[in-house]
Amino acid sequence: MSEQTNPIEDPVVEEAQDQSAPVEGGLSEDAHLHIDKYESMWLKIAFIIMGVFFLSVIVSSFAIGIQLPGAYARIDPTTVNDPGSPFAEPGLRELAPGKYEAYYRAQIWQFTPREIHVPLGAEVSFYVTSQDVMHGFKISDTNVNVMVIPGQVSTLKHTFDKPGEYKIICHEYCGQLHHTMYAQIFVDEPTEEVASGAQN
Ligand SMILES: [Cu+2]
Repeated sequence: MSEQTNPIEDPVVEEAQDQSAPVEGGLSEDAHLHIDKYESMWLKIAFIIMGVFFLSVIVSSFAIGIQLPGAYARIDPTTVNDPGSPFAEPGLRELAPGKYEAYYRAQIWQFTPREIHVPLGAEVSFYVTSQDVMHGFKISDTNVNVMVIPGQVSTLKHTFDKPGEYKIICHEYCGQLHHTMYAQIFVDEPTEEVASGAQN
């Protein structure tokens, strides 16, 4: 068997060797590793850009403290209104001068409380949960934007540096009257009476 196949295979192998021989012989090891000048330049630029992106994530999360809105705690949606639940009587509470916490209950199709007033410069920690379906919690003209998921307490912190009216809107479609679901935050400038009272 082997004697019959050898005469056929041999010329093919020889031809292949003949073709590859000059190519292999003509190129040195350095030629195989050669990277074009422009290819190498773009590779370096790509690595620098990746390095900048990586650094920006590290700096923003650890040095500046920018974090994604998180799940603060879990809560049984059926007990949201039970006595003892912080969402049974939601609203604004002052923790320290200039520092507040605001508990919001979302349900179809309203936020409770509908309206809060905070002084200019107030740092407010928001705690939001839903007692029925999924809602959204976005405060206009701020970075506050979080999903409100039944069973979960979502939290975010914001400092109100500009006076005026801010709208809280639901940005997650939650039913027929979704577009009517909103609340308001009024950031009040110190009045003259308070300002003069503070001086006296
Ligand atoms: Cu909605």
